[in-house]
Amino acid sequence: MTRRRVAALLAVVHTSGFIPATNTQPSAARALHAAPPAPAADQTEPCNVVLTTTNCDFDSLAAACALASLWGNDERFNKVPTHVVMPRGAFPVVQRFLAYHKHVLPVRGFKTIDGADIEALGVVDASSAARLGRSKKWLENCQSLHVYDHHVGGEEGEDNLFAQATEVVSEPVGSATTLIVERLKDADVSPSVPEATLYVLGIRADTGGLAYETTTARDAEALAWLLRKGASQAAIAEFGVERISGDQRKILATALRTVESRHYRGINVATVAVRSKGYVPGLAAVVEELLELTAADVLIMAIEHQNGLDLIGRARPGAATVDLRTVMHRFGGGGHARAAAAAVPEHDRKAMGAPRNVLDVAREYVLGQIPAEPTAAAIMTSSVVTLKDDATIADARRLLDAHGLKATTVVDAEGLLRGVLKMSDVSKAEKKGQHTTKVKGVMRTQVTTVSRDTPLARLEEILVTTVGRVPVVEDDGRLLGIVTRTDLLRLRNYYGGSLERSEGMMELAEAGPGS
Ligand SMILES: [Mn+2]
Repeated sequence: MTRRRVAALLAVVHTSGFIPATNTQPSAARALHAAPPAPAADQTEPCNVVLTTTNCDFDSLAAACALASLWGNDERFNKVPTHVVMPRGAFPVVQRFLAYHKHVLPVRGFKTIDGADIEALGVVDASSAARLGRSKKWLENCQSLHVYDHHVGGEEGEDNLFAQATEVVSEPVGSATTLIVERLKDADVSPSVPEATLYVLGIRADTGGLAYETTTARDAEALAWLLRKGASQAAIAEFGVERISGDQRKILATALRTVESRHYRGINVATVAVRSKGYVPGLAAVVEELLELTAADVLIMAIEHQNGLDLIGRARPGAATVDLRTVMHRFGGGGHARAAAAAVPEHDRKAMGAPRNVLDVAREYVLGQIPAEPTAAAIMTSSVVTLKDDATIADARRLLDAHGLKATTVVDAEGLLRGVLKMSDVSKAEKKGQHTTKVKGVMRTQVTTVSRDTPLARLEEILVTTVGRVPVVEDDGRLLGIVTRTDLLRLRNYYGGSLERSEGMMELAEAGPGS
C-alpha cells in the first residue's frame, strides 16, 4: 500500500476518532492467519487484558504492549493470552504507527473482548478509572488488577484504583514504559525489534526525547537497553515526530488569532477557547506548538466539541510554582505539574456557562499559584567586595586576585557607588606602570544600576542581555548590594543547592584601601 493511500485512510480515521481496524478486524484478514483456526471475533475465551488510557499516546500503548509481553513470559499469567485494548481513540501518530504494526502487536478491539472472560486486568499510565472510558466496567469482572503508573501524587479521588488493585507500581519516572521495560530487562525477556522500537517511542514521547523535567536516569537507561536490543532508529525518526494534521493546523491557526495573554508577576499566562465539529485527536501537540509560538509560560486551551468540553494545559519549567495537575484536578482531570488535562464535568459546564468562563476559573487557579515576584532587594548579595575610590591600582590587583574576581564595584567614603573597575582596566593601567594611580581615574563611571524594588523580570533582562552583575543602589546612590547571574540561576532552582553563593561574601570594610 502506498504511503498516500495509508494517509487517505487515516484521514478517515481522524474524523471518527477510533481505530476501525482493531475494533472490527475484517474476517478476510483474519483468514490469512490460517493455523490454528482463528476464533471468531465474538467467540469468548479466558484472557488477560492490558488497557491503555483513552486518547492513547505512545507511552500508554508501549507500556501496555510491554506489560502484555511481560505477562506472556510469566507463568503466573501465561496460561491464557494477554490482549492490549485501547478504550477510546489514540494520538494520530500512534494510529499511524499501529496501521503499520498491528499484525505484530497484541492489540485487540474493545468489542472483541467479553468482560466476563478477563482474568488479570492491567492498567498502565493511569491510576484513575476515569482514564479508562468504557473499559471501566471490566474492573468489576477481573480476578486481579495490576496498576503501573508514573503520575505519582496525582489522580487521587474516588476513581483512584490503588485501593482495589492487587498490585500497584507507582514510581516517579519519566514514562510508564520505563517501569515495565525495567521488568522485562530483569526477567531477561528480549523484545522484538518492532516492540523495542515502540517502547523507545513511548519513553521518548513522555520525556520529550529525555528533555522534560520529569526525565530520570532510569528512563535513559531503559532507552539505552532498548537501543541495544535493536530498536530501529529509522522507525523512531519516522514516528517519533508528531506531524500536525490538517485538522490540528486549522485549530492552531484559530487559536493563534484568539489567544489571550495575561502577564502576571513576571509570568505570561495564556488562555484560548476553540471549537471543533468532530473529535480532533492530538490537540495536546497543538497546545505545545502554541506554547512555543506565543512565548507563553503557561497555556490552557479549552476545546468545545460535540461530546463536551476538554481542557489541555502546558507550562514551562520557568513557571516553577505553577502546578497544572492541581488545576485540572479541580475539573476532574489530572496529569503532571507541567502537562495536564481534563474533560470538564457536565455540572461544571452548566454552572459556569461558556467555555470562556471555565477558562477564567482555570486561569484564576493558575494566577493563585504565582507568588509575588521577587525584587532586587530580596535576591541581591548585600555584603559585596568593593573598593574605595581612593584605592590604588595595586590595591585593586590584590583585591581582585584575593577573591578571584573579574570586576569590582567602587564606592566613595560615604558608600555611594562611583563606578566599576574591571580586571582588564587594572591590567591596562599596570602595563602603563600606573600601580599607584587612584582607581577613580581608571574606573568606568557609566554603570547600569537597579533599585531595591526592581522586579525579577527586569533584572533577568539586564543580566542575560548586557552585564553579568548589576549593582543595587539606594535613591541617593548608596550601594546596597549586587545581583549576579549566579543569583538568577539559584532563583530558577535549576541546580538545586549545588551552586556556590555568588562572589563577594566579604564585608565592605575588609576590602578598603590598604587592607
Ligand atoms: Mn505516560
